[in-house]
Amino acid sequence: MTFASSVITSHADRIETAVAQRAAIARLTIDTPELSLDDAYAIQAEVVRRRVLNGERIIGAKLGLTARAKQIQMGVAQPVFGQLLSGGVHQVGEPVPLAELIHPRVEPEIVLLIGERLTGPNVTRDDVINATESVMCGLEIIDSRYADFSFTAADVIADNTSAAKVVTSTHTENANDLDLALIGLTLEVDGELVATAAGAATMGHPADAVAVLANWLFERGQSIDAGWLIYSGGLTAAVPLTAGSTITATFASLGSVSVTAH
Ligand code: OOG
Ligand code: MG
Repeated sequence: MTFASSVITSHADRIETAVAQRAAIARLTIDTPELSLDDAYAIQAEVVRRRVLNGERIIGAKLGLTARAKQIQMGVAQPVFGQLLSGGVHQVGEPVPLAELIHPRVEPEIVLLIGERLTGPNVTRDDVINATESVMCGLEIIDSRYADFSFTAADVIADNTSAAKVVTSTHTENANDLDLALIGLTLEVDGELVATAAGAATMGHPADAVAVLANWLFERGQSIDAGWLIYSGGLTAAVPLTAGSTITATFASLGSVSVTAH
């Protein structure tokens, strides 16, 4: 059973207000414990629909909570997906204004630029590789709209999976030239190593994660469109983004990407 549309609307209102006021709210499942994952995706769709009405464009999609390190950090073992919006694109080298965010964190991801539409069902790793125009490295800046960055799977889905900003490297590689599962990476904060991982951390292979996404979208009557940027899932636990510090992820073959904040 799905919720009445008035409940979807009022929950979307709460999330919209938290974003606009840069103020954390109580997670939705505190007063609506029965919120299902389908209800949560309906709230997410409403939040995204409003942003598109306000002039933003959907530029891609993201997987979340796919890596064990992320699942352990957040206490949620349910992979999820969200939408990337044009307002969240952040240029490499520009400091992130912390005043625009609540309590941002940063996580390294392998990013695929999709060149040909991917429609389920039964999308495979090879389909994803063949449809991929280029591969890059990126940092996702997540910013849960919930107090203490604490949520259930339904809460985080409704909150468009904490999506805030993305910083994508300008260096591109061809997906056919790389084994994406074996791309190693380091994550440093102010030059100090804080985590290491490999592409396989997201569902065994970043292209498998994107295939799962395409098949989930198909079940909802959607597809991955040509030109979409896909953030294939954070590969390490996320680290807080604080004023004055520099977070750098360095990937084998893909180069590095950094972010600072003020
Ligand atoms: C949810 C979003 C997780 C990822 O890549 O795992 C995510 C969160 O941790 O706030 O984007
Ligand atoms: Mg992420």
